[in-house]
Amino acid sequence: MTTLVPVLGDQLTLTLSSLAAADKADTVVQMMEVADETTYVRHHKQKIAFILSAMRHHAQTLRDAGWQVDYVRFDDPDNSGSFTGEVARAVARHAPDRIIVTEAGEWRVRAMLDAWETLFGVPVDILTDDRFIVTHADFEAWAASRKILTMEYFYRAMRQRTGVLMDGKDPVGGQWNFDKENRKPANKDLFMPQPLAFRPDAVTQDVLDLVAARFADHPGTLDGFDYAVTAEDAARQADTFFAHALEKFGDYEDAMLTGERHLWHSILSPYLNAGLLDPLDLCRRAEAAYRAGKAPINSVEGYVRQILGWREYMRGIYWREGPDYVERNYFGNTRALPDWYWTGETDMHCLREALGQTLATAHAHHIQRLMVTGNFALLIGADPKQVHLWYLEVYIDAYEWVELPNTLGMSQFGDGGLLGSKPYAGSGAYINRMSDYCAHCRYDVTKRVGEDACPFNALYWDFLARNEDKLRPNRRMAMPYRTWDRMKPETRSETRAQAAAFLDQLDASGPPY
Ligand code: FAD
Ligand code: DLZ
Ligand code: SF4
Repeated sequence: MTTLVPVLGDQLTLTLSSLAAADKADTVVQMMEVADETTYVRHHKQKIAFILSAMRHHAQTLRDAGWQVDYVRFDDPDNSGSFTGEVARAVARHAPDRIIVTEAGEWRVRAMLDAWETLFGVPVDILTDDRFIVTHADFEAWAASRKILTMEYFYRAMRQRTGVLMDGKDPVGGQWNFDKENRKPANKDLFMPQPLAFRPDAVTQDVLDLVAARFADHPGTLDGFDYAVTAEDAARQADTFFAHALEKFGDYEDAMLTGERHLWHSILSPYLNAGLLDPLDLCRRAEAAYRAGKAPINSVEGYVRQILGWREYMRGIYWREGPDYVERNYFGNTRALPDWYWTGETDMHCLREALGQTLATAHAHHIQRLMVTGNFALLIGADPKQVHLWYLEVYIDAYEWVELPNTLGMSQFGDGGLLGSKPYAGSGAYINRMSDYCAHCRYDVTKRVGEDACPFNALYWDFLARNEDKLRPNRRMAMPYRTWDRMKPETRSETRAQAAAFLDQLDASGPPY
């Protein structure tokens, strides 16, 4: 009896359900670096380096734990370049009696796994991924009981279900949500916490050389690659976050500062999504910090909400909405993203900061993704599918199950409001309130028209005017439309002319690549 357990690049967890169901004595664990996965979008170079290095380290961890691992490297001359091709070769090598695999993270790969039993003539057990707190069936049951799929109610159900931040039946601190206490702008602070920097070891250096040679045309740089690539180092970064940053996480969750890439964020998403850290464990650690008096409730609740709430909710939406979700385009937007999304070369300082940091590190924090790059794409009417592909490409933590609902749903309103009651559209005033960006910008955030007017301003009003039929009926949009209605007709038309001139100029710079 031989069992084959394929372990995919985002399944780097020792307690993975497929491993838990197998017996070390008669199992071959299969890991494979394949071209299809490295190129289904042009992933940022650091994203490929992180995943391949983490995979190689994890293979060693599995061997140390007593597993037999069959590892196919990217440059193996016989490498077929796909999961299915490599499993076929492994079936020929090991003649397994069965295959056990933990379910895939996205529709594209699920279709592959579903085909294996017929293709290989071997029974294939596809097991639930219990690293997530909610199964597909659980989410379905929750959704079936609601008229509107509001995240807040899902989150409360998750708190009740896990007991995290609960005092019996009541939420700790007497309320479910402390968001009103968050959203503060930040000032430069010499003592701002910094994430740990991990010097590449020999394994990572090999991978960096491979990526430099084979993926030179992918976005971003490898310079300064310092991500953790093992569960141990990821845990050290988590320790650092809990010790130094959690305390102010809530206060400054939505703040942005020039030259400050991390602020009080955890920078743990790459590790969580690849399986090097456990989400519920992080929530319990945050709760323990609160109960020990080391972090205030607004920070701890805010942090737990992101993981227990948003992260699980986004996954639930992704699987519930099906493989066609990616095609939704509520506003019918078609504009190409400007080519400088791939270079960062723009004179809009907020975008230059967010894009520059993204290309340098494959990471940007939430409000940069939502209210700078995402907001701009929404205001110019960019094709939401292309915007989705850009996010999937450039972020180290991007896998379709979490990236797509965040981008197409939350940020681009492509689903017409399934997971957000109004679009996250904002003028320069929002960016100015939450950052110091505008003080460093060649544009004047207070101006709507003129050569030095902040482009976000005219674009914001133009977005409202352009999409009036779809957005005016939305009660949450009543206030901005009232303001728009109060403007003089000539003010409205000069604003729209300013936006049109900007968009013409943008289009003239040509499509990306
Ligand atoms: P922190 O700010 O420290 O937050 C703590 C944790 O909460 C994160 O590590 C993450 O696991 C979770 N989290 C926070 N917000 C979200 C959210 N909206 N959805 C899911 N989990 C969340 N996150 C990804 O993990 N992968 C993506 O591909 C991704 N794409 C995004 C695209 C857009 C347009 C937007 C607006 C957000 C996206 N996010 C994505 C959510 C969020 O930006 C990142 O999770 C966060 O910036 C990761 O950095 P961090 O670990 O320092 O997070
Ligand atoms: C993202 C990624 C990349 C770049 N390369 C690989 C790889 O070579 N081998 C692998 O097993 N996984 C890789 N991944 C992650 C997969 O794309 C991810 O595991 C699937 O999306 C699972 O749904
Ligand atoms: Fe961005 Fe406008 Fe502020 Fe410049 S002025 S940083 S373009 S919001």
